[in-house]
Amino acid sequence: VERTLSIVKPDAVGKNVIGKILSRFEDAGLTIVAAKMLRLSEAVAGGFYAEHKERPFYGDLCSFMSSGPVLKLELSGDGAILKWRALIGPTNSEKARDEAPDSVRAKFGTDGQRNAAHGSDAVESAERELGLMFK
Ligand code: 3AN
Repeated sequence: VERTLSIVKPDAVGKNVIGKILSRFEDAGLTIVAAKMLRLSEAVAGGFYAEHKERPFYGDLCSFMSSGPVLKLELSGDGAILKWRALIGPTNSEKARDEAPDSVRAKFGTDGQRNAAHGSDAVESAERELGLMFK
């Protein structure tokens, strides 16, 4: 059984679609084993996205992620990491609407940054991110 981190991002919390997103993992057979709603500080958001430090969108990304409350969740289940990645869809919500119209980002995201949900992309990143978010 695998575990992964999911974050319902500030844009999706603001659109009042937390429940719709949570039902996606329940329908996929993933179990919520931990959950917390809070506003991330810009410093925590910056550490979380440290791999993108040199990217031009890093500053905006950290401001966005700390702009309002998020819901962070630990999910568990068979193949939880890839299952959740497939459900959220491509990073850019506009591209998601073309390529995966049923995905969470297609339905609830806005653009390349405000894309409704996070999902860890590999076992190592899941462990690192769960450690940061649920220590
Ligand atoms: P993913 O979240 O799909 O793994 P990453 O790790 O490449 O994508 O990017 C992390 C976050 O950075 C994305 N979820 C998105 O909010 C933001 N982001 C990625 N690429 C861009 C971009 N070109 N412009 C603005 N924000 C971006």
